[in-house]
Amino acid sequence: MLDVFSRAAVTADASNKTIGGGDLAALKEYIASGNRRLDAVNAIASNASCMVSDAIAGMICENTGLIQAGGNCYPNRRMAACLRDGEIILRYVTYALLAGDASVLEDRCLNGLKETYAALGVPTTSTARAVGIMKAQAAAHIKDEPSEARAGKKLRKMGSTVTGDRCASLVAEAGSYFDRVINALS
Ligand SMILES: CCC1=C(C)/C(=C/C2=NC(=C\c3[nH]c(/C=C4\NC(=O)[C@H](C)[C@H]4CC)c(C)c3CCC(=O)O)/C(CCC(=O)O)=C2C)NC1=O
Repeated sequence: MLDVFSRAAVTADASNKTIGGGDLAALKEYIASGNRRLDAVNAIASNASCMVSDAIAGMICENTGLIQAGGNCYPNRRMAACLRDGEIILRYVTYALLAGDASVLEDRCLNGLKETYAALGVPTTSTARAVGIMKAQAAAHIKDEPSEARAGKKLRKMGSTVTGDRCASLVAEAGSYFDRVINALS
């Protein structure tokens, strides 16, 4: 498991180089935007249970066969396993966002997941859909712009001082981790 700092050292070492100016500039940016990054992690982590239940519910609304006999969210034991998997995936995305590096997500969550799902008959397109919904929710929460239309009474704002487009790089980075999950399953 690596973070931006250990990644810089490992990458430089692999080519017998010292850590250069460009690498240091990237690390400096990571440090300078540290509070924003922590806010982004907090925005996801604090809304995680709502995000997961909403994403799984959305996935099922679009494909109700999942909760009928023969569907992979039937019976309740499988529904619970699915919700738990949504939580696991979201948790590892927050770790990657904190570290600024995807290795924790790749090594501890995605490694072998496609094969496990194939063995258990868990439909990966449905999982990818739930992950895609969580990606959209995460973007809204990092920007602190959850939509009234979608959140309804559950609308919750973090009160972040840096919002909207000023969070674009963190939104994009978080999005890239969700994309890794989707790519690992397809
Ligand atoms: C730390 C990392 C980690 C991951 C990622 C993980 C995933 C994981 N999900 C599993 C099962 C499962 N995963 C699902 C998930 C779903 N079914 C659907 O229809 C949906 C599309 C989807 C939810 C989005 C289900 C239903 C099972 C149980 C399948 C079964 O037992 O038949 C299993 C098999 C063992 C078990 O049931 O607990 C593993 C290992 N476990 C871990 O320790």
